[in-house]
Order: sequence, then C-alpha cells, then structure tokens
Amino acid sequence: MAIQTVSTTPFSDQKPGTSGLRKQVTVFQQPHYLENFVQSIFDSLDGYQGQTLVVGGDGRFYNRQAIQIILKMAAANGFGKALVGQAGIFSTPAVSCVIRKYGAFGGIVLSASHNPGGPDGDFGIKYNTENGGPAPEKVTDAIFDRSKVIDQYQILDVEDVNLDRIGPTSLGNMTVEVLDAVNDYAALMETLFDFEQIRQLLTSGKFTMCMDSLHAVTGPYAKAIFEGLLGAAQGTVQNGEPLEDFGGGHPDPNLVYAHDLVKVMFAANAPSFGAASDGDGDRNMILGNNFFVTPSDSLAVLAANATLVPGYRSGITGVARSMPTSQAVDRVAEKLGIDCYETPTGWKFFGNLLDADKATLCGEESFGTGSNHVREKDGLWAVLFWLNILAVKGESVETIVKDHWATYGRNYYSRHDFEGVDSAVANDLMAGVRSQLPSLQGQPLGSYTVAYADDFSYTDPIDNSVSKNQGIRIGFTDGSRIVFRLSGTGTQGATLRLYVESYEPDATKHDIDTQEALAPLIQLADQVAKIKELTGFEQPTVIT
Ligand code: VG1
Ligand code: CO
Repeated sequence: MAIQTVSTTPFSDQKPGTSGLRKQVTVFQQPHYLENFVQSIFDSLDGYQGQTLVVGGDGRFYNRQAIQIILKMAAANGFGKALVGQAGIFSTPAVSCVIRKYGAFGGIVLSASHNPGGPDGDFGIKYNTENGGPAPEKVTDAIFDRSKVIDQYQILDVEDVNLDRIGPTSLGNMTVEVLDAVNDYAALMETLFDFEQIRQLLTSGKFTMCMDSLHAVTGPYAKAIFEGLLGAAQGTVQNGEPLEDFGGGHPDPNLVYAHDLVKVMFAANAPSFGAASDGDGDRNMILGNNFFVTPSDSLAVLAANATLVPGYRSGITGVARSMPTSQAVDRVAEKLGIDCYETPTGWKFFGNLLDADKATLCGEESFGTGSNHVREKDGLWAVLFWLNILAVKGESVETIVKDHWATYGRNYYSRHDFEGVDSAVANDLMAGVRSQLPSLQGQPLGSYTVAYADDFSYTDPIDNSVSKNQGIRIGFTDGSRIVFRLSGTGTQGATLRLYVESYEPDATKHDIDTQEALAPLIQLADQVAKIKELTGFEQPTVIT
C-alpha cells in the first residue's frame, strides 16, 4: 500500500460558512485545495483510527472526482471503513441517516446545496459528526485554524474505486462499501409515516401530486418513494434525473427558481399538492392548488398537527426555529405548552437541542424543516409529513393553512434577497444599521415603536457556547420585526437578506397580498439601511 505524504502550502480562504466550505468549482479544482481542507478536517478530529466515515454528495459536477480523493485520503489517514452512496450520491438527510444507522464516526457531504452547479458553478464540502449533524462551530473553527497552517496531507496512490457497483472493495487497509443511496433513507421514512394511508390518498383518483426534483439529488429518492412505495402515478416526479449542472438551473425550491412547478401548480387544472426540493435534498417547498405555503407557516402547521402522524403520535417535546424565521411556530408552542428555541441561522445550531430532546421539530424560513429523525433538515420528510396530514384530514392545503391562521393568527412574512452586492458596500450597510441600534431603542419609527434593536447573539443551552453577530433585528411593540443579515453560503460578492414579519390576529384581514401587508415595514427597512441608495438595487433579486 503506497501512502504518499504530499507537501502543501495553506490557502487563506477555507473558512466554513453557514453550511460548510462553498466555493466556485474552479477554486476547488486548484491543486491541493480540496486535499488541504480534507486533511484539515481529519487533523481536527480525534480517535477515528479504524472507524467508519460516510461519504456522499448531491451529484453535482466534481462530485465523483472529489469522492475519489476523499476515499484515498481517508484510507491513508487510517479510517477502517467508508460507506459511500452508489454513484457517489447521497442526499444530505440520507448522509445523516446513514451516519446514525451504522454508528459511523462522521461523514463528509459534498454539496453547495441550492447554488448552481456545473464547471462554472459552485461546489461545497462539509463535515458531519457522529450524531449525523453538521459540525458545530467549535469543530469548524478548528478546521479553519488547521487549514491556515497545514503543510502536508496523506493520500493513497491507488486506482479509483468503482462507485457504481454495490458492495465492498478494499482500498489499502480500508474497506469501501458502496450502498444503495435510497434504501436506508426510505426505510426510515416508513417508520415515521403512515405509508398505507398516504398510498390510499395517492391512488384514490381524487388527489394529484407534482414533485419537482429540479434535476437534483432527490430524483431517485422521490421516484422510489412516491411512484414506487406509495403508488403515485408515473410522472408525478418531474425533473427527476439528477444532472451534474442541474440542467443549468438554480436548484433552489422557491417561487422564482422552481418555475416549472409554479407553472403547473398555479394553472387552472392544478394538482392538489406540489412540492420541490433543492440540490442536496434538505430543503422543501410546499404548494397547494394555486396556493403557496411559506416555510415558516409550514413549520407551524407541522407542529400543530404532529400527533396525526405515527412518528410523532406521542407529541413533540419542543420546537426550534432560526431567528429570522417567522414567529408562527412560537404561537403553536405556546398553545401546546412546549418550549420554542430561537437559534442562529444554520442547521448546526439545532443539533444540541435535538440530541438533548429539547426540540422535536425544527425549521428555517429558507425552506428548511426537519425533526429528531436525523440531524439535517429534510426535504422529502417534510413532503411526506404534509401528505400524511392531508391523508388524515382530507382537506386541501389551502384550507389547512387558512384554518391554522384563523386559530393562531397570521404571521405575514417575506424575505428579500439582494444578491451580488459589492462586499464592501454590504459591510458598510450593515455597519450603518448597527451604529443606529443604541439610539433606536424605545423610539418611534414610522407608525411603529421600537421595542428592541440588537445584533442577535445566541448562547447554546446545552454547551453554553456563544455565537455573536448572527443578524441585526429591530422589533416593534406590535410584534412585527425587520431583520438584516449577510448570507454565509454565497461564493461571489455579498448577499444581503432582509427579513420582514408582521402579525395579524384578525381573520378578516388574512387575505391581503403579503408584499402589500408588509409594505410599510419594507419601506422602513430601506429607510434605516439605505438599501437602494447604497447598493444601487431598485428591487430585490429574489423575493420569497
Ligand atoms: C442559507 C439559509 C439558511 C440555511 C443555509 C444552508 O444560509 O438562509 O437558513 O441553513 O442556507 O442551507 P445563508 O447564510 O446564505 O443565509 V442549504 O439547503 O445550503 O444546506
Ligand atoms: Co440544501
């Protein structure tokens, strides 16, 4: 066995963001770039000799090459076994499922999620720990610190592994076991949901569904589960062939990028139910016939109806949402008498709460929902959860959401993204807002009164770790809020995110257009942050 020790020099830009290290493919293709990061991961870990590593990705361009490099490095560094999805494919929630099921030491997920792929697109890598979840900040900080001083890495000088043939092969002293990418995940879903009842719904002839996999990783999973196990009509899954460049699209399930699905679901004879997932399968968008469910409302509806679903029949212990996510779920928690946690953006902050059983359901406004069944957000899980609720209730998506609003009040909510802003301008803008915070406290602003104005800081209730500067929030006395954050997943320039929320208890006022309902707050946000003036953007790039 030929272990090579290769000399290298550090790259200064290997700081993981909201969800791992994301860069343009061309950056990852630089000699030693991926290798440095992978060795930095291994160097930051203890006790993995002879242990199992799970490796898989969303199938985007460079996935296969990266996996070969990672396997040869894992073998050279002393891992005993690697579990890899067939063809190098695993959705992000499937990696989490496999790490937990087989008691692996950890896993490496290759994805840039919702970012475009292809030779000119993006690539990404992140490390997940033994609980199946994204590494917490203390681990990603250690990886970054190591990457700044790394001077060598270990790699095996051997032939590539056949990733298409299921079963074991030897790679030096390590065994590579190629697994069916779908089986373990699908089996887990069967333990959580009433597949028989969902099958009856999908084959009743009265209910139609359209699932858009956006040419990304969920295609094979969705076909196996919906069209296979649950008997939905062939063709229920559209854009179901994973492509290395996602067909040139932006694999982000929202009303802008999932345009094929939006066309189907907002047509005259639309199906009863529509859903989409992102590049790596951890996000979901839920649609009814001519009806869009905001992700924040989706989380609240799932929490309110959880006991209708077998996996959650005995109730949920608590819920958690990222800070910018609307407070709709808070109202459900209050009624259920359970705790609601507010965390920084990014799934890694839910891990401790889930491990400690303080939260059962978690969600983010960015089309992410999940539960304690794995430690990642999970797109198809959310779709199945909705299907199970629809099957039990026998009502439309729209009726369920509107009844929910009538019971709990409606949290009008929207996110405005300004993509490709000059980084210096974005930092100045944020600094400008930050400097106003002390003087805003208690002051009138437009027709509102500021209740609090701060830079969100989070203390993890389990390990007491503190995460500062997680978004600037200005809250008003009537419960409405505006929040400003810079994205931590982009690869070029900066993306400014503006999150706007208001609360309307009166059911006669629940049919207002969202942007109209939020217009006064949107205007105030521009006044405070001078978005148009500083960025030169007349409109946001994406509104969700
Ligand atoms: C975005 C979302 C965040 C999500 C993250 C990863 O981060 O806002 O809620 O956790 O993407 O999602 P940011 O820093 O760009 O706002 V995914 O589907 O990339 O794993
Ligand atoms: Co994703």
